Amino acid sequence: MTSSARFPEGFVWGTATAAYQVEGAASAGGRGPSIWDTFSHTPGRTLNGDNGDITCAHYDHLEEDLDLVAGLGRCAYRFSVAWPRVQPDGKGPANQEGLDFYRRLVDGLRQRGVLPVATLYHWDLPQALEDVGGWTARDTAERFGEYTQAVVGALGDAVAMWVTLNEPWCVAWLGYGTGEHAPGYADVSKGLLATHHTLLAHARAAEVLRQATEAPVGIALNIAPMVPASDHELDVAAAKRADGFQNRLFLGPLFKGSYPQDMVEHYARYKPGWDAVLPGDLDQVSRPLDFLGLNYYSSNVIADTSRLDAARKAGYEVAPPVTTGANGDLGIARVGRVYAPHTGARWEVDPEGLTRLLVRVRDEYTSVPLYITENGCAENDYAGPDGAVHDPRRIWYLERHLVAARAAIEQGADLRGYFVWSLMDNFEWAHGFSMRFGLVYVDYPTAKRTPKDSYRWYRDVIAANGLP
Ligand code: IFM
Repeated sequence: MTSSARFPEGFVWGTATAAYQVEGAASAGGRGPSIWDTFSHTPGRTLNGDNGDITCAHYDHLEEDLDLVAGLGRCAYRFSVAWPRVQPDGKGPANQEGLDFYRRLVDGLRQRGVLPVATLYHWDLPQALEDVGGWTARDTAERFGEYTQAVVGALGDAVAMWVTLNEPWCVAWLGYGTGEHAPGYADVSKGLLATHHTLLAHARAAEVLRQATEAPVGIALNIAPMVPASDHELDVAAAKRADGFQNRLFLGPLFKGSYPQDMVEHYARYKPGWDAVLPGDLDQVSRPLDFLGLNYYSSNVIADTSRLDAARKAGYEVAPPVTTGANGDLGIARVGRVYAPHTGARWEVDPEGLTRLLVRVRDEYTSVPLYITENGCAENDYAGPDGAVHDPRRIWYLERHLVAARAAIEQGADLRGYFVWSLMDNFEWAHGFSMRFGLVYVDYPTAKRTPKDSYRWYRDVIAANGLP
């Protein structure tokens, strides 16, 4: 490795998890039901009917898991707080038992010399709020502000960085626009409302945090490069729509104080829709942030749905197009570059996409410090006869993305940190337990944790402040 794989002094190295994906203990400690409890217990919604009732049993293995985090060295740990543990009904007085769990978590991290990075919302909306409209209701943003108050009141002295929401695009569009995630609607109008209300919730939370703590406040977006499948004008236009839909729809309001004009026009026919945007809202949404978190896994190759035969002939892997919900409305299809490297879960590997993404965000949107708040891959890991888990493909994936991240720094991106998704294998939403992203292997029936080869590799990366 060359010296260019070393990172700047003070670079933050971390791992990440999310409450519903790892905690289990779904009805312990006064926790109320979330939309993911309802969704995953609805037949047909998740692979094999898998759910987060138990998952990694992190709630009951807290000390062991904190030791695993600390075993990586001087690092940060990004966890999420479950709103339904803190407010079982999504409003009203905080549930002390819920707050106590997270207090033990942040204290345990601090005692071990690990920086706690808290995400306030990683998709587990209290079901009681969904029952009155969920993210399609403006009031949910107000409730989120109150919830934030309770969390920062309990943890504010210990948390080093705050992420308001994780991937609001997934919340709004997978949850309400395509139906792949909880609560499971495939309704464009609902997706639009949820887009605006998640951004408003971010603004409310940021305001509350600013008054209560000096710790940096940001948001984590899943921005992905959209590459046209050909230079045909229809594919180029489709990639632009995909970029508007997943990227600019969130970057625009956050950093320019406006929704992108092409998306404003595209969605104008949906009611209710943009009328949810009230005077003054975007001024609040675009208040300066201290950092931007980017979750990067892959880039997307996009074709216009009228050109799928051409894409097939050009050698792309083409799945039947989705004609319903938000994807159908946009007339876009994601096609696969057959000969590109893929992860075990068939996600295309495109590290250079990460370099382009970081540079683009810096050039077009913001000069605030950037963090890669998630990056990782799902592989078909298993424990061998000796009990060890060898995952060379993950090491290869992570190494290539670190080289790409370093290249972005050389091109002027102010990248300050990198978090591997994930500390341990966990519940991968609609894919259930079929995808293993962890540096630590989890045997779900016994909850036994086994650090994979990549765990030791990452420990060495952290010690060397770059590729060893
Ligand atoms: O597991 C998810 C995480 O919850 C959000 N970002 C993407 C990860 C992998 O799909």
